[in-house]
Amino acid sequence: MYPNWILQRAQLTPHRTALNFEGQIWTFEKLKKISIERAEQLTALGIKPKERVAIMGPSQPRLIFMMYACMHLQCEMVMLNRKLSKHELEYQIKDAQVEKVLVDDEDNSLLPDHQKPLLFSEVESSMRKPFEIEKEWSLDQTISIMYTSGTTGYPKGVRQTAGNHQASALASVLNIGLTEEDVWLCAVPLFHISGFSILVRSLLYGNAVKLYKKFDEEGAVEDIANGTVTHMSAVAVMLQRVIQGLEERGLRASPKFKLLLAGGGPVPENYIERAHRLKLKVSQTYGMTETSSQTATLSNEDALRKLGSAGKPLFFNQIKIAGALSPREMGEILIRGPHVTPGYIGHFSEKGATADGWLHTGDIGYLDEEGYLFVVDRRSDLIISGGENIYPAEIENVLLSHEAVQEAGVCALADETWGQVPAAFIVLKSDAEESELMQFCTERLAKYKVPKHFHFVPALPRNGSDKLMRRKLKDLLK
Ligand code: S0N
Ligand code: AMP
Ligand code: MG
Ligand code: MG
Ligand code: MG
Repeated sequence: MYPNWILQRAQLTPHRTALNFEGQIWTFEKLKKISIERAEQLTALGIKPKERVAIMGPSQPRLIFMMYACMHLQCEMVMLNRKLSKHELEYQIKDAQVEKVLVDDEDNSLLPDHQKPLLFSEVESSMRKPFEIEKEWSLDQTISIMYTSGTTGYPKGVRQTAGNHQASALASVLNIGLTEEDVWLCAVPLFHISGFSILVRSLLYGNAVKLYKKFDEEGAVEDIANGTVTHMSAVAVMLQRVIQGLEERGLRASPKFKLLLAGGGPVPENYIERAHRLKLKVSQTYGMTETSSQTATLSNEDALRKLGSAGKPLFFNQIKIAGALSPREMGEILIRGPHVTPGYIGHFSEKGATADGWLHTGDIGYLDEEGYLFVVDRRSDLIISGGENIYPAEIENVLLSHEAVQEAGVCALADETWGQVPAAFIVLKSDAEESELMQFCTERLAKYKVPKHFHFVPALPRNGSDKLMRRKLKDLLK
């Protein structure tokens, strides 16, 4: 058993800044008080300890208060991605069998129409009922659940336990280090582990978080140039905008700025080189939902010497390449460590994450002679657009449900802005316009999943056993 992170942090450094949002400051003591009040209000509204709830809202303090309230109750929080369509949210809410959906009033209209959620404003204005605060947490208690797309097109809810988060935050700080002045800029979504892990680190380390409701490149550029923040997590497209912003304004990163953690997908090597010219320290990292964020991270001093590498495994973690007998042999990346999820919930709950004690990531890579990881290829056909994952099957399933579609295949096309975007190849059985299919997808899928290109073709590439060969789809464009 470990002490409740929120209580212990407030006890250790009550007066330190925990959160900065639009110029307003909250100390750890204040966060504790407000989150306990919210937990009492949730209790008055019928939420019981250890129940499973879903949470959705934009990144702002009231979302953090609600999350911390749930943590006091040790409720399992299903973090809903607010970019998803109503259909997709419906699936996750059902699959997770949550007792309640807690939603920021601002996002209520994004939920499936029949949902009867608890609005944040209802909680905030509710009377309070005392409850037994969970003063000690067990390491195997699930804190958060995040859905990640599965190869079949059905998303899987990944359990992230207190032990997973704790191990991840510890491993990170053993690599990156810590001082009292550290301020982590958070402009990645809190519903992704890229964002939520910043909150966990803040509670464990006692450092401040500067939170943005939306990623705002000008704000980030100023923070980095002025040294008002010391750390930032970003996906490649955000890094690109920060670099461009610094370049255009003739600015350099402040010497106080220590590290931009770049992950969620491959980071083009030329971004790292440009960043170095701007004195912007960047470390590429390899992490995923199933590992509660980073597994390997490249130290900044190696950034150019090991250009393109995602670094070495962090302390406590191990990486091995399936079947590889010597360095540079490529194979599936396998991960072991205390940060690896115990498994999934809902439809996939029977399927543990690890069959043989190792997490089979589906990603392909190799380790060089010095043990540095290079990620070469993505898990089966996974498309990553601006740090958001898309499995072709999700889109194909939707397209196939359209009456005019005979066959559908989806693959990634390289894109200047987003890294990759999905493109659809379609065999029609009756007439349909591109605009109609696009509209059909828009109603059923998050916007970033709607194919940017539709190609009508006479047949799709298939192998001898009739299996769609997605990697050959691109050849149809030649
Ligand atoms: C890049 C972001 C910020 C772009 O969003 P932006 O600019 O705010 O867009 P909007 O104004 O909302 O919309 C404008 C138009 O752009 C479309 N759009 C938005 N996002 C995308 C997208 N990703 N792909 C394609 N199109 C997109 C909108 O639909 C809109 O279109 P129109 O104009 O037609 O209406 C935003 O996408 C973002 O926040 N991305 C990051 C998401 C993220 O954090 N992913 C990481 C997930 N993975 C993990 O968490 C594991 C790895 C990890 O933990 C990690 C990752 C990074 C760094 C550190 C770590 C770590 O290990 O700690
Ligand atoms: P998620 O489902 O959002 O947790 O996505 C994790 C996936 O992003 C990994 O399985 C990889 O496919 C990909 N990814 C993360 N970091 C990197 C990286 N540094 N290089 C290449 N791919 C990455
Ligand atoms: Mg939508
Ligand atoms: Mg994902
Ligand atoms: Mg924008």
